[in-house]
Amino acid sequence: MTYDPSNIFARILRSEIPCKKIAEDTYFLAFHDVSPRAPVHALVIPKGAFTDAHDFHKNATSAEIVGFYKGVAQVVDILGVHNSGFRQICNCGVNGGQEVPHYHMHILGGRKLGPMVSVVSDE
Ligand code: DGP
Repeated sequence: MTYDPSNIFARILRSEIPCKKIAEDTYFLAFHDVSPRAPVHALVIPKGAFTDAHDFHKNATSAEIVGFYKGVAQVVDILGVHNSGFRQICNCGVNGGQEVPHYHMHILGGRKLGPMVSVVSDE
């Protein structure tokens, strides 16, 4: 998939659209999800142009990867969900249910989150 620079998170990175910022540095920006699915629902995105988790893991530099994941840990600390527990989710592609084509990590917590995935029968 080719990176689309008009996607909503690219526009947030360029400050064309506002967000409720949690933290930011050279490698990442973290902000609250506009449609929270739990009492705590944050998104962490890399500053670079990566379409999804696979693109990021294959093509980002080591510094970008370390910077991003250290940022995820920083955000978990800021949100205060480490002791109570939380879930990190990266939806990837069509079957993964990804809506925004800029790599992002969801951090959810603040309540028990239930099963990892819903069970859907094909029959
Ligand atoms: P995903 O399905 O994994 O691509 O999740 C995309 C998430 O992005 C979804 O939970 C809603 C959130 N989102 C979409 N547009 C905006 C926006 O303009 N601002 C913020 N803060 N979140 C958004």
